[in-house]
Amino acid sequence: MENILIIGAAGQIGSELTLTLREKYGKENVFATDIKELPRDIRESGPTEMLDILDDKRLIHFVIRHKITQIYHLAAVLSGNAEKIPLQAWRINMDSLFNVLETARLVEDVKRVFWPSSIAVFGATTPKVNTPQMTIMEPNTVYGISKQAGERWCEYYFRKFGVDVRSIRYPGLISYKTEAGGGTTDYAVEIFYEAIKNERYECFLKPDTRLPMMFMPDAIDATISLMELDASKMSIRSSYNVGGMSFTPEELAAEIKKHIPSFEITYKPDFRQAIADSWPQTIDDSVARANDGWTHKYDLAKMVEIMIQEIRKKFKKDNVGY
Ligand code: NAD
Ligand code: AKB
Repeated sequence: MENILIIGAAGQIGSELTLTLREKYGKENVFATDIKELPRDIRESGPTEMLDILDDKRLIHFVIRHKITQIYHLAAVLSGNAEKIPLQAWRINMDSLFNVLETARLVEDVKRVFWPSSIAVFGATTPKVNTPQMTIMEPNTVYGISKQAGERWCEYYFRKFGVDVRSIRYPGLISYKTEAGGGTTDYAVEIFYEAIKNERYECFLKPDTRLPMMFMPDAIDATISLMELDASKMSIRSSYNVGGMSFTPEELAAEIKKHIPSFEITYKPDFRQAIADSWPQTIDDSVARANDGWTHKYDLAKMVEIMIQEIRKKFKKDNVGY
């Protein structure tokens, strides 16, 4: 039997991953924690607790008390927000990872850890098209540096102490349940809310900024497939490249226009443009695909159709008539 701890369960990924894991492993066995209030469906469907991941003593007590066997560590400061509070972001991203890795090293019950990396590990000197699993990595954002250092530490804890920590370099994730948490790819979520509410959106990236993206169901599927993989099949102990689709704001807007013909997009690039310019445009994820047979299911057209449909439903439920 697995007892699973999710740290950062109120966030964009956690708020969906928690529900999928509860369906799979049983509602009572998946503990959702965060420092902010958890969404109602998570509070009502299983155990929840306020837990600050920077409190290492509380973390270890929690893990021992609940006989935790798997930890999903999702708390972080994302790329855009991290540039505003560089040292604080570095401390949060790194100290939280050390607290989890140390807990997994010290508590025998903990068998597996998931910690997400990002396409932010790559930098301006990385080949941008079909970015390989192993290549030049010179990130120049606080977030990217913390993710690259995190990857090195994950691999170190595996080789030195046998901590079975697994990781994916997520591209920008698109979802309708919870708003995105302060990253550079957030435009690809915000755009839907503005398109449906106001039929216009001012984008903080230039029209031709191509970035790798993925629809949340594919990300959750990739994550759980990786966590269920037999340890002997793991060929990468830093973090796996995974990709789904890749598009520019202009291409996304054109696809939205097929559903909302009056939609207009304008562009006002801000500091996040430089971050986006340093990231890959497309990702070579052949290593991950060969490893566990995982494959993505959603392309741009399908993702846009579902996003519009689901956000409209959400507005209707909240009695906001768009
Ligand atoms: P998010 O910002 O939406 O959620 C993070 C959650 O962590 C928030 O609910 C926040 O309250 C919580 N948190 C922050 N500090 C905490 C603390 N001290 N203790 C406990 N919880 C705390 O982020 P997300 O988009 O869900 O991302 C989750 C992970 O995936 C992060 O590591 C992020 O870097 C990574 N990632 C996300 C994306 C994406 O597009 N969403 C892409 C690549 C990588
Ligand atoms: C961000 O934009 O910071 C995240 C990421 C790609 O890591 N969405």
